[in-house]
Amino acid sequence: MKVSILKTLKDQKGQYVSGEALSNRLGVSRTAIWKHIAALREEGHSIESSSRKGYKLLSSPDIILAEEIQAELATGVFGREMIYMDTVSSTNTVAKEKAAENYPEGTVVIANHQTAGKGRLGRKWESARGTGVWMSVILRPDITPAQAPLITIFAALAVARVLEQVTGVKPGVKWPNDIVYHKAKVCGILTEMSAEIEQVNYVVVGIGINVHHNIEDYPAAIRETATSLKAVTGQRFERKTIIKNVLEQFEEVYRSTQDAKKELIEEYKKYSLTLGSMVKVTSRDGMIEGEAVEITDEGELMVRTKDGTMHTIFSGEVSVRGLYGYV
Ligand code: BT5
Repeated sequence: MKVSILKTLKDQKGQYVSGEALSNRLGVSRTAIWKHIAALREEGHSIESSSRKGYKLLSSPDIILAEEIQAELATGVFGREMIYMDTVSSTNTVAKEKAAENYPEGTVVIANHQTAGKGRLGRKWESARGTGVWMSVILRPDITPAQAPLITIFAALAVARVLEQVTGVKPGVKWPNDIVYHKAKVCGILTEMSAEIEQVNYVVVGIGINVHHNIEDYPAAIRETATSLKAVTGQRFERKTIIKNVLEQFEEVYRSTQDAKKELIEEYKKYSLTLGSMVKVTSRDGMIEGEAVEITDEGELMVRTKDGTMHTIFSGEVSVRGLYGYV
């Protein structure tokens, strides 16, 4: 009954529906309608009431319902198995546990809140309750560990496509995994894997997208370098729409044939903020500074240092001049 009332109010798109009309349509008393309205308000729906005109839905909380997403999902395997939890330590940690329990490729773990969201290299990912998309996808690709970085590149491409399509504003991508608007990070990707020397057992791709944050919600340390879809556009986007689109795009890119990969890298390059910029790369071998001149078909970054030497970067920390305080 509560769901029917909500649906009726939603169908009226911001118009009043009288208590009488609701009670006639749904065949219950006006008191019962009033009780259900109170329950909906408890759940966070904002419903205006007027004794003359009835009820009007002003806004609904952005709730993630796995069944609702799955019902609209146009994928083969991504998201067919979907685990939603309100609070987790990290969706990557849960996804790795599930992968070890043999959950199939395409299994997705989504949370409303992460208490220990992870960035790369032991860093922290801020994942406040209800504000973003915090999700991880389990993959079982038939590749060697050396080929795994391309998966992160493809995930970033999928997210960039979706954010451009949903917001109408083209994002930039900082190699390999940051999606950036106006020099601030809106999405980060953490890829973890379990592998033998020759063969990957599974890969977990964790995607964090800031959706509803106000800039002042962020801790001071990242206020200058983090942003959200709301902060960029002033609009409110539903997380389920973003989740659905990212899973669809990511599956398409991930399953693309060998031939298509070249084109995907070309598309990725069009979003790149790194190419053509001066960069500082910190890795186990030390630090180099130079110009980012190419992204290879395997997703590696080519950097030319002052003396003309070319360096191929597989992974490591890359600072791009002009971004996040690197001047
Ligand atoms: C990343 O690391 O960007 C990977 C982030 C992956 C998050 C997802 S959420 C779902 C899944 N479950 C997890 O536990 N993680 C994944 P890195 O490139 O190391 O960037 C981390 C740095 O970004 C931090 O040191 C902060 O400076 C900054 N940062 C932290 N939280 C942020 C946020 N919400 N928005 C923007 N920047 C943030």
